[in-house]
Amino acid sequence: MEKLKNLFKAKADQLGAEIKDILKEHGSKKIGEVQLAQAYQGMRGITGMVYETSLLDAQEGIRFRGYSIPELQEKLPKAPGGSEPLPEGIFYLMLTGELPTEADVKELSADWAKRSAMPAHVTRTIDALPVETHPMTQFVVGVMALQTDSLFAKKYAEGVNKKDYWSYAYEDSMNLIARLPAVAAHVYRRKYKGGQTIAPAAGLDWAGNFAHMLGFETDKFRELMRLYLTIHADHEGGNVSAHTTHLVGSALSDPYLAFAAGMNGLAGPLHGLANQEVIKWIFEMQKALGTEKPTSEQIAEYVKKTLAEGKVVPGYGHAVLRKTDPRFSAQMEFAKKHMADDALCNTVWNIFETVPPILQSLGKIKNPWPNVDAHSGALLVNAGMREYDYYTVLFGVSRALGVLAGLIWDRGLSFPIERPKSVTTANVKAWLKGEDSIWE
Ligand code: HAX
Repeated sequence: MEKLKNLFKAKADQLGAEIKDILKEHGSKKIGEVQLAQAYQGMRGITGMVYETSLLDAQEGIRFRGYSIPELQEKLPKAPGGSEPLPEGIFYLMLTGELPTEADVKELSADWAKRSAMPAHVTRTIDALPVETHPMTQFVVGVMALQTDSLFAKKYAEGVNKKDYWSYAYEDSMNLIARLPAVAAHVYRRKYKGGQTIAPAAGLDWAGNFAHMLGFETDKFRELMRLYLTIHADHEGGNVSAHTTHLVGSALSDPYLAFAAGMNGLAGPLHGLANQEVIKWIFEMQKALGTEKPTSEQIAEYVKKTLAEGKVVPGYGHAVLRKTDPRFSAQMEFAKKHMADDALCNTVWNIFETVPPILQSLGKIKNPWPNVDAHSGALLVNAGMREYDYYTVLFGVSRALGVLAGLIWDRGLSFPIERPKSVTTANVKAWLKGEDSIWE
């Protein structure tokens, strides 16, 4: 798809020239102050990187190139007869800053389909793992096995001009995105369906084909995948999976290596793995209470028990957001449209009513509201996928769209290797006594 590649290059050249001018005139301006607590507490609120594809506002939620999720649901092209946005569209938007036409999205679907054939050793590598291995580990091993095809690594070894890095990062990223559904579907079919894999179908969009290879043929599941893979795609640059991909890529590790690193971060329970933790927690609550439909009072008691045991309530809280995640709201809307009477979805909504005041009453939690992971599992269970330890792989397939678009931009703008400064507590103590000026 040369048109998209050329469009990206034109945009990157233009922005690159603008950044050069900005830095020439304003490069020494301060954009914030770092407090001691921020250095110790996860660098929260420190503006320390540039990431073009999306921006998170604490009150409003995520915007992709300026568009909110409801706006994207309205403006991005849909599959014939469908009403959810196609993930191809959000990738196009994140990469170029322009809304795609129906034809642009169709062309991108066809391009990814053309690039989607996997080398045979990829599935053999996954199959060498014990079948009970966590799906995220199998997925990352599959991504690492795909790395043998990296054009970026090959060209770097041949000694290519650094002005051309972006082009190989683009090709690798496009190939990787094209092949991820087959890798992910292989993991699913291997782990839960006795290894009976399903070949891709011609003519389907990226998400529709993924649903097909997973083994789900209903319109509901396909539409769910389109929404799911769109809304999980990006959440600005500082979250663990995006930041890790960016950081590792800054060493000129190729897109396969950088994305695999990001996925290892997504596999943490405070980040992407929270989606499996939510549904596991609800199933355990239902079992402990002996009912599929716990009352608000029962939920409140169970939440208090969870907190008393020193655990987090999964799906609630956020490092940046300070209100209900619009990705939660989009999923709730989908559930109200397609599965309004579903017992599990109703329990999720009951939890939504019950949990925030309890978390708020603790006084220490900065955001008591649900995040994206609080709802996704209930939708998947209703649509037929109950194997919740697989859910983070779905998140990973989607997140590829954002972090790889981000990585293409990193190379397009020739960002350097990332290397923030760290200090020791001994430095800090000496600095507080006025004996060390390391921070000044
Ligand atoms: N349940 C119980 N306690 C919680 C909590 C929750 N849902 N959310 C925050 N807290 C606690 C923190 O553990 C922390 O406790 P300590 O001071 O005792 O260490 C305190 O409240 C202050 O935390 P915070 O400043 O409000 O939140 P952080 O920025 O440190 O953490 C997290 C943000 C998302 C990691 C946190 O809210 C959490 O653990 N939530 C549950 C797990 C979850 O849903 N993760 C997914 C987040 C979205 C995402 O990345 N998806 O991929």
